[in-house]
Amino acid sequence: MEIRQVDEVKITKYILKATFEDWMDIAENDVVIVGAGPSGLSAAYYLAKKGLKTTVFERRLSFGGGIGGGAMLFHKIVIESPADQVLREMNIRLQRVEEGVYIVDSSEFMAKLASSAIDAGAKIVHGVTVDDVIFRENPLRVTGVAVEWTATQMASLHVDPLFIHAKAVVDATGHDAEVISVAARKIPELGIAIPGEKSAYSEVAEKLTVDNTGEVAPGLYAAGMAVTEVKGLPRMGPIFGAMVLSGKKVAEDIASTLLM
Ligand code: 48F
Repeated sequence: MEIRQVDEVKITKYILKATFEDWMDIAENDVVIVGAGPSGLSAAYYLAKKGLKTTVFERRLSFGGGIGGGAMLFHKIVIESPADQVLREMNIRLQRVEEGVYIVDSSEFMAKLASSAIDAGAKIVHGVTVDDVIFRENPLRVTGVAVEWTATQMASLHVDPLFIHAKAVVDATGHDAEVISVAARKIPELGIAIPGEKSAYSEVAEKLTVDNTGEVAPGLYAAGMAVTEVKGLPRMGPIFGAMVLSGKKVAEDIASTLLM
């Protein structure tokens, strides 16, 4: 077998050129999603399918957020209808346990959510933490995010971030609602109050989370568990229907505004 020979400098130059071309491109977006968990990836899938330029920044070097840990590290999670339709669309296999309730393998769920979002046209960048937003006055609006390497943050280095523009920013960072929290603290004019998540009450939490998904301030949206934090709703544990439906709903809300 002939293996093509590539020298080290060429490897370096090919990587740098392609990376910088990408960063030049993703400096401006229709939508930036923060977090590649179930809600962020579902949102990315539906936004990209609608033709919106969508970039996901994920702090870690993996996909799926809380999916990977399953339930107390058991590798199965629960999905209920109508979220099963979303999973069927992505060819994720479901094991029916009762009418409208299914068990899903967490590794398959993570992998296919991510590949569906990428195949639909979303760009996902790993190892990048969003630590602030950009805003404008008159009219008051969130217009993008500040990004930093996760590794830089972990090393506690004093390094200024880069700024990325977006017509809409989605906080899909999970339980801490990190992006909305920083916006609430640093831009009080936005008038965001964060009551914090309540203890578990799964039966009502799923519907409440989806119903309350959407814009929390001009240009700034909440999806997934960030919604429970920002709206003071109960948590639900390892049942994930609301996460994908919340991602789908935030995509529909944003598309209805941006594609008017
Ligand atoms: O936590 P996560 O899975 O959020 P989600 O989409 O889903 C929640 C469920 O997994 C589970 C649950 C369901 O019942 O309770 O917890 O709401 O994914 C959030 C992702 O965001 C990344 C984090 O690493 C994770 O992959 N993340 C968090 N903060 C930042 C971030 C940040 N500031 N910048 C970039 N990525």
